[in-house]
Amino acid sequence: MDEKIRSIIAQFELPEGETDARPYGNGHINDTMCVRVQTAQGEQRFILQRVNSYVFPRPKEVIENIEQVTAYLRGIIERAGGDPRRETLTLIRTREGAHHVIAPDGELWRMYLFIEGTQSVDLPDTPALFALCGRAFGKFQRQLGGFDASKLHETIVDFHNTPARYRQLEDAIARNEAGRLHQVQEEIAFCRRYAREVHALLDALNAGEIPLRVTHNDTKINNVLLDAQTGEGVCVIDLDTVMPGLAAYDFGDSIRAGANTAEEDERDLSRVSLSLPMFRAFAEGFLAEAGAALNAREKELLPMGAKLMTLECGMRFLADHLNGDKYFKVHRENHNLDRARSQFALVRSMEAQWEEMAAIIREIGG
Ligand code: ADP
Ligand code: GN1
Ligand code: MG
Repeated sequence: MDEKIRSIIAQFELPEGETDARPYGNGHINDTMCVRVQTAQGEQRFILQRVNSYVFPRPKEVIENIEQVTAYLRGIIERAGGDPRRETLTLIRTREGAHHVIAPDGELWRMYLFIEGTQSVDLPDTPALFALCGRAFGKFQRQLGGFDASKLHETIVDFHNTPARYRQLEDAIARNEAGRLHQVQEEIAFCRRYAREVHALLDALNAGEIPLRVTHNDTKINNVLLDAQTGEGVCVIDLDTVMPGLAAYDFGDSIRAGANTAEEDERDLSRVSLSLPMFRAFAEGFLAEAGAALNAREKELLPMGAKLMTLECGMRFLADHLNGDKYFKVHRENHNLDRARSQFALVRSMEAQWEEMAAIIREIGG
């Protein structure tokens, strides 16, 4: 283990014992490590993360949000007779009583209890498993229904403001920082067809048709830990972007990530499509938990959430490709371009099945 990591770990209040740390997980943003401590009672594991300071320019605000949200959830879970150390994230304190360490290079690190006996999947393999993901994210939204949103920092400004994301793409095109513009003319033309539609959700908010809620905003499927035996949702993780948002954001981002018949970075676009059985399964799970709180217009806009979250994510990947891959971790050449193309293929597939998506929501939502 390198000296820098060792000295960061030493600042957290961990049990005594031989300790090692290895890279862990498939997140696109933070550097995640699994820390193992051999104690007299056996092995204990922890998650150590460097919060990405390019993505989160005020990382202390991220920690403050997580302290507040997890404290609130702990109360809800305890009152329901659950186990808060398993059902929400638990930040580990440093020897000085803080919930983070600032390394000599200025980077912020935090540590969580490792939630054992769980798995996270990048693509659920059955509708039944995806329905359990829907329940988990729907429950998360319901649990935070009484949380005062004004207490939260906006950790990434305009995170799901799709018109703002569209403008950021136009900026990236104008700057052409990485000199890749010539590669992506078709993709740009595709995005520009949506110059008006990107406003659909915010127009409904501004018209007072749908409310602002406290939402997770990053409901990718690997951000819920599922029970390794039963597949039931145990804990929603990756709380860095919990902020005021729309129900359609959380619903839509999960559909984007989990109802795709291919991986997020699939190069063979003929394999990319929206699976209606998966869409239905997630909607059933999500609405069973969160549906009672949603108004009719919010439900009606869920398919639009799926489409705009997919388009938006594609625009973000495309902008990052043009900017020179500064935001999302990349593992191969043109990785962000591949991701953008597959997101746009998914948007097309949703449009081809638009009536069916709407009918499913009407059927489930009543
Ligand atoms: P990123 O923002 O980079 O996606 P995450 O917080 O989602 O980072 O963590 C990356 C991965 O690490 C998750 O997908 C999950 O597999 C694993 N992970 C994170 N926190 C925990 C935890 N407390 N217990 C077990 N696994 C975890
Ligand atoms: C990032 O952090 P992770 O890997 O769960 C990103 C999401 C994107 C997703 C695309 C803070 O999620 O917004 O939808 O990648 N998170 C942030 O895979 O930007
Ligand atoms: Mg994650």
